[in-house]
Amino acid sequence: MNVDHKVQTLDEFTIQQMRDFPHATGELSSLLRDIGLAAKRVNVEVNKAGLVDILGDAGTVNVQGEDVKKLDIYANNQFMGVLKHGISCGGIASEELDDFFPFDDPVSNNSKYVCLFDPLDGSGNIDTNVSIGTIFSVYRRVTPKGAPVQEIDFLQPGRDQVAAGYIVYGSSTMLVYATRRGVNGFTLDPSIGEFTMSHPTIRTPEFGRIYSVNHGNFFQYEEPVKRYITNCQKKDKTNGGPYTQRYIGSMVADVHRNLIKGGIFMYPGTLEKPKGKLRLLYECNPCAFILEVAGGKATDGKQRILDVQPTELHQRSPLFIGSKGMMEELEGCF
Ligand code: AHM
Ligand code: MG
Repeated sequence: MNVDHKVQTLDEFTIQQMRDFPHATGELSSLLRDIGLAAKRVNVEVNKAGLVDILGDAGTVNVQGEDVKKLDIYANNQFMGVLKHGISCGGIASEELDDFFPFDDPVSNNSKYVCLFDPLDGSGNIDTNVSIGTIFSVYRRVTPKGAPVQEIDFLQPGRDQVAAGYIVYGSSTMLVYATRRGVNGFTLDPSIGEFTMSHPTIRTPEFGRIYSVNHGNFFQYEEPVKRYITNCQKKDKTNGGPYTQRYIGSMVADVHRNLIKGGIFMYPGTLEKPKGKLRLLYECNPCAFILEVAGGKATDGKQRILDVQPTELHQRSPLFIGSKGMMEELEGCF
């Protein structure tokens, strides 16, 4: 009897991966399943955001002094909830929480992983029906099991990530996640309510023609960055310049498009904010891990993002990320 079927769901895929490792405990598969479930719940709310009273400021300000939208809080609670009730995660850190949060129950204290996330990236775009996303990052805890996780479990360099991924709530909803073994993309099939494999073994093109940056800040950038942006606009480029500028203002959507089509995304430091806007742990590290596994590069302008030793949970970092060839052109301007 032929029991092969063509389209694999996220759960089937993670279980298949586990079967390839006879000693695997299944904890990572279970964690990814939890994340997939929370993503489906958030997706439902994002899709009906225009219909119900869920839009608008929740009237609070997050730890970085930014307005919090209601959907941010909803997404944060969903991801926290599934991970707390799962069996794989000892605690979380989130862009929306002041401090890390140890789950501190007997199962969680014996779990292998901690998870960090930006529950709703690009949430400034919610009101205008533009793609937004969730970004997540998974590390093995470094403190011994049996006790609540500690801050040191979260302050690990990005190179030690076990898995990282994002969900884009866009014209379709996609979950992309990477382990050291590869990057795979799953599209939510609304007819069965499952993420199904749509982009197996993603490799980012070595060169692209898209550069993504907030041009409004041009005069605030340091000279090498200005030089690179100006080069992107020149016609005599050997790689078919001028390049095309695309900037959605939702990093997940910008990075996702560039991952698939080839390109470079930049959020440089500015005169006012030398470390830029993006958070090392919730935004830069997971995207850097995904891009590197897919064959791209990511730096803060000085060093590889994944080698930065974090010192605080909400630390910010400049970010340059994308196709290897374009990243090398950028590096040539420094
Ligand atoms: P957020 O996590 O508060 O949504 O902020 C991060 C977002 C990124 O998704 C996006 O690339 C960036 O902010 C856009 O910022 P700017 O408007 O300064 O270019
Ligand atoms: Mg964000």
